[in-house]
Amino acid sequence: MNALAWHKLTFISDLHLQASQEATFELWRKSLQTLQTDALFILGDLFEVWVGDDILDAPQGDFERKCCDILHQVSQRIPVYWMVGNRDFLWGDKAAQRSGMHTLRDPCVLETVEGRWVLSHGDALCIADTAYQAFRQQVRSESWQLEFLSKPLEQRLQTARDLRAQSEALKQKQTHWVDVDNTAALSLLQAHQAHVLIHGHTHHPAVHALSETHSRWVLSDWDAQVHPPRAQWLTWQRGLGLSRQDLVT
Ligand code: LP5
Ligand code: MN
Repeated sequence: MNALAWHKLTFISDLHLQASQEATFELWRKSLQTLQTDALFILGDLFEVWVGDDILDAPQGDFERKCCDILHQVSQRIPVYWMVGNRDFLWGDKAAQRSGMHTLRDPCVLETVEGRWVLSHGDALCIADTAYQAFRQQVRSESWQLEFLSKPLEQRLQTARDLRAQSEALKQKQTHWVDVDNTAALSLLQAHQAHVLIHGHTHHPAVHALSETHSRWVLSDWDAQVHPPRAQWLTWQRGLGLSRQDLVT
């Protein structure tokens, strides 16, 4: 992906948009309307869950339709690139078309005037979480997805709710959380002759030095319902480099 002509790039991830979290949705909607950038990159978990593109034709899909219409409007003004996360990996061509966003592979290389960068959601790099990696391998296979998507929508929504509850319960029980593996992150950068990794997923915004010349930038999640609200852009500007901007409600 070529970003050599651009002067300003904006990165976000982990908005976890859902109908029950109106404050986050509204903040996202309003900030997109006024966003000035050459390209917007959304690095996964834009939605809390995505159970299949057929939600867009279903009576239960008001919220998803609203989100896609907003994305479509923004895409008319700014190129929007996105990749799926561990919550919305069932996003398909139909939703892509309706939203106007360009879908990126994970990982994806971005050629900037400052060199090559790698963009990723980040979940695949949490390699010590072996239970999750096994689950991930299963649900990312085409055969599993075909079978799952053939189930009735209501059943898929229920499975997603069950898995969310299970995932939250597991996180409560854990005494430590599994971070992105720095060795794996460095290898990924080296394999792509890149020196900056930008990712989300962990909800622990920070910059980590992986070597003297390699670093990884972790995006923040968004939650406008907590105090102070969490909502942040990571911005790159030509000549100024990468910086974070907190949005206030
Ligand atoms: O998301 P988060 O931050 O809570 O935790 C993630 C990992 N969890 C997940 C699961 C999602 O939260 C819930 C699923 C989203 C719905 C997608 C659409 C519907 C598809 C349905 C798919 C069956 O990604 C969590 C990580 C954590 O990040 C930190 O990195 O630890 O991993 C887990 O909780 C997974 C468990 O460790 C393993 C679960 C095994 C469950 C096996 C059931 C197989 C069910 C098949 C159902 C038909
Ligand atoms: Mn995630």
